[in-house]
Amino acid sequence: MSIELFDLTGKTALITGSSRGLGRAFAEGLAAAGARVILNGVNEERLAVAAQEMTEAGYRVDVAAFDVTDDAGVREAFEHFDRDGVAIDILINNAGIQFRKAMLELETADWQRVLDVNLTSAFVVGREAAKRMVPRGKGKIVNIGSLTSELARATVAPYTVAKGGIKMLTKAMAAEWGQHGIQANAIGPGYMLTDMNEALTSNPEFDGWVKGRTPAGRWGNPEELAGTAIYLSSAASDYVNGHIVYVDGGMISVL
Ligand code: GCO
Repeated sequence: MSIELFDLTGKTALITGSSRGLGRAFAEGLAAAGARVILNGVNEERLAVAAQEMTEAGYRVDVAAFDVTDDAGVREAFEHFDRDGVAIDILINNAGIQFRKAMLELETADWQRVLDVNLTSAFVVGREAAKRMVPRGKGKIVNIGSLTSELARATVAPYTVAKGGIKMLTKAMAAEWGQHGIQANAIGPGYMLTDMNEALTSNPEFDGWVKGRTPAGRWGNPEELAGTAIYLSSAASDYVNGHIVYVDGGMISVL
């Protein structure tokens, strides 16, 4: 009985920001667990390449190119799903950008852009997905937080604030949508080997700090997030709501 709890066969998952990085890793993980995945991004060429690669790997993949910060575009995308009879069972709110600059030099527009992509988009896409999940009496929403959902690091204030907001938005979703059979949880990745972190992994001082500060003594690989994503997207977590699960090699648990 236990392994079936994690089976996503027959489920459709939309993963925002999934042509590369953590989003691609989430898509591969859910597809490997049996889900049909819909990749999202704004770069149609990059989406097509990712979809082709995953299709060649034997996965069921579609693409939906829309800007998660464009409220009208998100609504149109879901109306398109409706017309095509596509029911989104699982939403992974992964889209996010990083912008590293001290607050004293930070422009308001840069602050706002990070919050729009990393936080508001999770509300907008989550709202449109939940509107369709509520009548079905079930749904899974997995928001992607960060270690910065709990702890601040200098020069990444807007990212930190957005990811802190992701933690509390997840709880707000649980508060309002739990009664409708929807489970909303979050994943807090640690320092992962991604393009977004290339400036950090290539910095010997920062690289050494991560390895010394993390009990596992290393950076994480995006594939190491798949198990938690499958768990929070599957029947195995039907009585789990409003939580953030840190996949960080132990970093957030130690001084
Ligand atoms: C940074 C990094 C972090 C990590 C991750 C940690 O500049 O500190 O980009 O934000 O990406 O979010 O959990």
